[in-house]
Amino acid sequence: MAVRLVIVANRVPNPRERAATAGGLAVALRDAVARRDAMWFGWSGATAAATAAEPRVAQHGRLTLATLDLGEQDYRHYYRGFSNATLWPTLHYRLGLAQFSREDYAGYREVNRAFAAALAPLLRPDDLVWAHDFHLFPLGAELRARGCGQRLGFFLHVPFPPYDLFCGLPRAQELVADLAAYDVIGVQTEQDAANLRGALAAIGQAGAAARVGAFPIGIDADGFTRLAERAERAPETERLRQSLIGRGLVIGVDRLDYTKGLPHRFRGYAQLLARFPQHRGQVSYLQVAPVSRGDVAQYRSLRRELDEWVGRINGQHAEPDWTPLRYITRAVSRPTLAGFMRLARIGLVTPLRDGMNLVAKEYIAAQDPEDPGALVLSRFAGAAPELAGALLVNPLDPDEIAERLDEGLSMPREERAARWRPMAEAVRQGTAKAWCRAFLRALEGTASVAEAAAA
Ligand code: ADQ
Repeated sequence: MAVRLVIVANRVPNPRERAATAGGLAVALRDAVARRDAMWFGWSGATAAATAAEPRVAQHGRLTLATLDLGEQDYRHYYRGFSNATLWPTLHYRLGLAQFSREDYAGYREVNRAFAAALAPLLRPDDLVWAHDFHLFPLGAELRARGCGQRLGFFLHVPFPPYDLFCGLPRAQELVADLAAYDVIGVQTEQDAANLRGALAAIGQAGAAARVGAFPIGIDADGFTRLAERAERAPETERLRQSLIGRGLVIGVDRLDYTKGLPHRFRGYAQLLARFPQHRGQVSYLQVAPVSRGDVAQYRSLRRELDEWVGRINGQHAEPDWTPLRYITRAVSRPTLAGFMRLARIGLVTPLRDGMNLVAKEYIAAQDPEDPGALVLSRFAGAAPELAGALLVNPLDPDEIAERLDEGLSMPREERAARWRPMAEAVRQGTAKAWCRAFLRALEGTASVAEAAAA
């Protein structure tokens, strides 16, 4: 029988969430968790006066959920502070946006200590432990300090920048050194892997550098295709189709985050309307961007900036019977999004930096093979090396966005299909399941990190 898998992540999924509507990590790890005994450990999502010393444990079939409430102070320093306002911008190459405070950093280390202290007694000797993302750089080292000898893996979902840039962050070396406690250190792309190896080598951890591998994450491609096919005739999709009265649809789907390049994207669309008048009145751009991290100042100012852009673009270009830019900041269900993506002639995905970007892969999976749309994609998304048929852009250049949009909107069906087919194949091959299995082969030690990553 397979040994137990212990997943540690900032958030633990809600077991009541239906498979068809769940997103993110829960979907990516579904296969790994379904095939063996597993435990998922992390923050409950609730806050209390102080961080709990002991987790709440609940059993759901073969899956154990162990969750901790975070103290108010810890939530502020660890989550809102160091994770979201310091590490997030730094890892996305935006050092200028990073706010550093020693209190936040201490809170971050404290919560990693508290996680390790609560988790260590629950571990069995042969468990495989897999920690996820930038919230948990020090977790492995904290577990080792408590005598845990289990195989420990870490996967970073976001980019890792060149060491010189990362070093702009106070205490950067300590954070890199923490990673050396893990047996397998996974990142999304070869570029991230090269950057992280450089960082580890620079602090004298050449051994750990050899345990870094690129494991590009994927989606449940067939599942998403089925969702999109079913949604094609759903009332929501039908209403959107009718409202377009034959106009081409451009779709963007992102969390409202400054890494996603939304202001530049809006400028790019404005440039399309200004420079390519043949598309005026012929195209509608729908941007779905639910508010996230609304308690961090930069996210509030981004929201105001986008509100202004929407007003400016529609004010300048709209006709009584045509709204060029439709903008929704509420969450939209996955089935509905899948139907919208299938309807769209262009998927517009222009993050300034992104670990992978699953929306780009979902857009490809959602297309009708007989009449697929075109993908306009940032060259700085981790998905770009895998999606060679996309129209690549530098997301900082609104003119280039406009030019690629024009190209996509004018592209004949045969060329769209020829570009789409190899991308669909790549998305079907590189699924979430394949990603999980590759990482676990390395974590189990049945393959070296280099062999498992290359497979
Ligand atoms: P995210 O930054 O959240 O993830 P992304 O990979 O694009 O970015 O999206 C995650 C999921 O959220 C997708 O399945 C998407 O459909 C869904 N989603 C996005 N906007 C939505 C909306 N408006 N309504 C409903 N659902 C929406 C982080 C990293 C990425 C990395 C992933 C996985 O930042 O680079 O690809 O983890 O490793």
